[in-house]
Amino acid sequence: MNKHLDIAPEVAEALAAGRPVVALESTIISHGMPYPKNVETALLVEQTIRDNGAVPATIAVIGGRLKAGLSREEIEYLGRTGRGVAKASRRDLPALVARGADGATTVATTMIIASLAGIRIFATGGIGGVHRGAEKTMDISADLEELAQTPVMVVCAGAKSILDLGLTLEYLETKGVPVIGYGTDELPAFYTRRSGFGVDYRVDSPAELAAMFRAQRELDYPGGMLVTNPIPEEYAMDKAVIDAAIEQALREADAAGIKGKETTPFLLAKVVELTGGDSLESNIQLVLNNARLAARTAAELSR
Ligand code: PSU
Ligand code: MN
Repeated sequence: MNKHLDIAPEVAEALAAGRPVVALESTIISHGMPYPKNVETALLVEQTIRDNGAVPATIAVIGGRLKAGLSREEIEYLGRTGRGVAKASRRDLPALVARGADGATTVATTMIIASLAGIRIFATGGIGGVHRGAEKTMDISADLEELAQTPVMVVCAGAKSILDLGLTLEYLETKGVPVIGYGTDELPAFYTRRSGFGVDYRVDSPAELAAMFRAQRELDYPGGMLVTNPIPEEYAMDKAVIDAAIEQALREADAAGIKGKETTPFLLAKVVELTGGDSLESNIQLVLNNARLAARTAAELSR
């Protein structure tokens, strides 16, 4: 085991016995949602994983230790501290470990730590991707490179159209990352079920997802797999409402000169602010939906 890694006892027991485990990220807690909804949601997501037959392992860096599985107190701390906790992507781990610091893990970093712990499936809301205007800014999330090199299945609700979804798919194709639609031929756009862009493969059951992931492992190449699971119809947002909010958030980010790692958290917070609580409720529901699918798929993988 990696000397910087701490696996919570319940998670370690489940892994040793070959029982299903699902990883969860912590940037969504500290940077993705406001307190106290973030903490309530994180705990509810863990409960949903349990209700569907798997053990949750929320991942973060605490005091320089890579944690797979957090206590209630640690989740409460990350949620209450919010943006005061460093957002930790791949490039940040060496500094946090060397300095004994705390970090909220993005999709990329959660994949790294999950993989070190031997966890194969990870559920979240949305992934980072190629930002609009990336042909000038080169702002492309490290999440995409991680999907290309770390063997974890990421279950998400697609990506928000704060990103350029077409370029994000092109990037994933170049990097050899399979993009699967769960019960759909179309890439979901987080708040809405459709984006107009096709996925590589449609899959209709957790067993079929597990079979594809197993085949990827047996082919012995390094990367992961992206499963995109559309938000349940009853929680989907009106496309015109969400598009208007995203356009305004992008204009405000541009006017304020927001760059680098601040871009995604800024845009996410703005969209929530502009749409009142509606987008937050949709966000919570789609994460729960992804947690259910990831837990059932983890159960299939453990068979
Ligand atoms: N997209 C969302 N919600 C999120 C994030 C992205 O809809 O919470 C977070 C995730 O942790 C993701 C990170 O890994 O933002 C990507 O940040 P960046 O674009 O700076 O790589
Ligand atoms: Mn970026």
